[in-house]
Parts: sequence; structure tokens; C-alpha cells
Amino acid sequence: MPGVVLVGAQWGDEGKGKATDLLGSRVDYVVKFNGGNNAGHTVVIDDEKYALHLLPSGILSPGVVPVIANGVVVDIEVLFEELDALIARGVDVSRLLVSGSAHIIAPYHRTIDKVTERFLGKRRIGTTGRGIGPAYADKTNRVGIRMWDLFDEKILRAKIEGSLDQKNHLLVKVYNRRAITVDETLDELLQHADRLRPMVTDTAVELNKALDDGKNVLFEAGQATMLDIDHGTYPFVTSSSATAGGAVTGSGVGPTRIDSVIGVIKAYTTRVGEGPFPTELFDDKGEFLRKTGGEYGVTTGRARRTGWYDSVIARYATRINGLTDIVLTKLDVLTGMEKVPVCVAYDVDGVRHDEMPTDQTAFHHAKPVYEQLDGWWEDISQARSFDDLPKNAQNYVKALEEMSGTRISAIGVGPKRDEIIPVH
Ligand code: 2SA
Ligand code: GDP
Ligand code: MG
Repeated sequence: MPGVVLVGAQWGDEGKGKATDLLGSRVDYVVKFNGGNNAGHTVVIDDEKYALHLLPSGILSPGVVPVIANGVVVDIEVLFEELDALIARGVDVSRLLVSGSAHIIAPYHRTIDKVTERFLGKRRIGTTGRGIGPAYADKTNRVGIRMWDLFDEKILRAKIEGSLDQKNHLLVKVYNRRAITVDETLDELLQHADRLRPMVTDTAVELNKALDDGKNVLFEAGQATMLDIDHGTYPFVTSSSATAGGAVTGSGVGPTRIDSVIGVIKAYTTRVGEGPFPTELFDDKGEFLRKTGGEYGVTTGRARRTGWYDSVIARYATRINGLTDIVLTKLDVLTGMEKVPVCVAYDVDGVRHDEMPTDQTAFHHAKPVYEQLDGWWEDISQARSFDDLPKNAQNYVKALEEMSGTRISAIGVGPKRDEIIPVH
């Protein structure tokens, strides 16, 4: 501590929600800095399961201040649905802060996300359909709507008009849809403005002050390194900065305030949506990982694609994020295998690549080069120290640590809060 970034090191769903929750008792602020309600984080507390999308996972820890920072895109309707569901379960959400500079996902962003994917057909990205890409496109095109705009109706109307101008042309002429009116959008966005007002503030001031006061601030990434708009498998990515750098631009704190960067990595790999995935399995082993690991989307319910651990990606994530620590999750899911293959390099058209090829064609052609590690049969869910693990599981963890070049600080052996082994 005090400034810690937590990122996904693969294609998402590594268990970031659980990792954040674990740190919860030691942090004062948990900041979501990218993405929106495309995220799905599962936290299991005393057999109670919570699925969070737009809210940072830290909202479940008593005393923590949850922050939705400027880099996030906010669907206001979803925000209140999620808040109300937590309130109904007795969670105190009263400390939530939302950046006035965060962009809003308007109803037309959701519509455009869905029709674009349908229009793309075989070339689709496999988005979550939550309007994420179109909202970030508007932000970059400088026709986005920010939280602050909700509190000045005249400005809000003008911005909606500006944004809808081109979109209605596209919707009507290209997608054969009805035009969206300014008034219907205005009504929907203004519905919750009064309830939002007390939460909306300059969160960058709040976070810098918290760091000045020696408070512990955890920046929690949505999605993951390989889905990052710059460093992921473009174009099969999300539209935000999901890597450690995004924590800085997405929250308004300087890079000198970050002390450590934790990468969360699964002991195997999964991916949702389209795009290349070198270690993907299409056989019963893949189905075993999906079933045993419960690999279904938290937001959309989609079956996740599954494959072996890829150390080329782990090294890449280490480099891009400047990882200081790794939390290795779901080691328990690999129990019961004779051999566990681990990808150590790629063969790209006959040439060995030890590092990630960022050229799209090369990555599409990448074939994994595997090393076969010995598996284990013992149930490891009760293990609470490294020595409790069977020898072969210990060797698996050590091999992964060596290949990634970053120390593994904790090992997940089950979904529950206490199913974790601290290592260092
Ligand atoms: P989008 O909707 O524009 O962000 O989609 C672009 C790509 O990013 C992927 N993506 C995700 N991948 C893994 N997990 C995500 N969150 C949910 C979860 C996903 C779900 O935790 O399970 O429920 O389906 C997430 N969000 C976005 C997406 O699959 C596209 O490949
Ligand atoms: P996130 O998007 O990175 O927060 O991850 P998700 O919540 O989408 O997916 C991770 C899933 O793995 C959730 O269902 C967690 O409850 C579960 N999980 C996390 N850590 C472990 C672990 O060590 N073992 C097992 N079996 N499940 C885990
Ligand atoms: Mg998830």
C-alpha cells in the first residue's frame, strides 16, 4: 500500500473481484477506473454470492469508500438497480462517490452496440451489448455526455442533440431502425439526476487527498490486459484502458503515487467473445475446465472459452503493467489431471516466439509450444499454506512463477473468501 493497482493479466474473469475483496479490510478506497457494466465480478462471502458489474467490489467491505472514477462509463439505470439490490441485502452503499467527469452510457449507445454487432455478422467482436464501445467512441469523438451535464438541462439537451444528429442518420439509413428523439433520451437521463447529485464530485481531488493523508487506495481494473484497447488483441478488445496505466488516466492520480501493481492470473486461461486464443481447448479437457471452474459470464451468462495456462501472456502482462505481484487463482480447478500442459512459447509459421507477437496476423497464427507438468489428485481446497499443497501443485506454482518473472503472492484454492494461500 498505499497506492495499489489490481489488474487482470489474461482475458478477464481471473477472480479480480475476490482478490479486491480480500484486500478490502486493508484499504480505505476502492476505485473503478475503466469500463462499465460489461464487467462481472463475483464475490462469495459466508455462502452469500454477490455479482457486481458497475460498482467496485470494495463496496462489500464495511468502511471502504467505493469510487467510480472519470475513466468509467456509467449506465445510470444499471447503477441504481445495482445499488438497490445491495441495499435490499443489507449492504451499506452510502459512501459511494461518482466522478462528475465520468461519461454516461445513454440508451442509444446500447442500441448501437447491439445493431452494430448484428450488422458485423461473422466479423463481430462478441461484445456484452451494454453500450460500452459506442459510449467510449462518443467520448473520443468529443460528443459524449458526462455526469456534470446532468445538472444543467440546457447543456444536456444540446449535447444529446449533438450526439443524436449523426446517430439517427446511421440508425435510420443504414440499420433501418426508428430515429431516437432528444426528449425520450432527456427524460430517461434526468429520471435519476436528483438521486445522483449528492454522489457526484471531483473524485480526483478526493483520491489525491486520501493519498496525501496516507490512506490506502486500491485501483481495481475491469476486464484485463489482453482486452485493453491499446495492448490487447485488437480489434477483439474492449474500448477502455484495462492495464495499469489506465488507473492513472482513469482516476486523475499521478503515476508516482502507485506503489505496487497486482496481476490476477488464473491457473488456466479463459476468454469470452470472439478473437484469437492460442491455448484454447475444444475437447473434453476444455469442457472439464468450463464445468469445474464454473466458466460462464457473470454479466451475460455466456459459456467462456477455456484453455491451458499461457506463460507468454503472463510475461506480456508483467511487462505491460509493471507487475510487482501475482495472485494465482483457481488452482483447485486443475486437480485430478495426470499432466497439466503449460504454454511456454509460440510457434508462428515455423519460428519460435518467446514473447507476445503484437502483430495481429502473427498472433492469429501462433501455435502453443507446451511443456507437460505433473498433475495432482489430492483435494487442495482445504490448503491454507504453501506446504499444505501436494508436491506437484507446489512445482506447478513455482514453474509458473519462474516463467512469468513475477512473484506469486497468493494462491486461490476455492471461490470463498478464506480459500486462499498467502505465499510471501
Ligand atoms: P464490450 O462489451 O465492448 O466490453 O466487449 C468487448 C470485448 O470485451 C470482452 N469483455 C469481457 N470479457 C470477460 N469478462 C467480462 N465481463 C463479464 C464477466 C462478461 C460476460 O465477468 O463474465 O458476462 O459475458 C467482459 N466484459 C467485456 C467481451 O467478451 C468482448 O470480447
Ligand atoms: P473477475 O471478473 O476477474 O472479478 O472474475 P469473475 O468473478 O468474473 O470470475 C471468477 C470466478 O471464479 C468467480 O465465480 C469466483 O467466485 C471464482 N473464483 C475466484 N477465485 C477462485 C479460486 O481460487 N478457485 C475457484 N474454484 N474459484 C474462484
Ligand atoms: Mg468477470
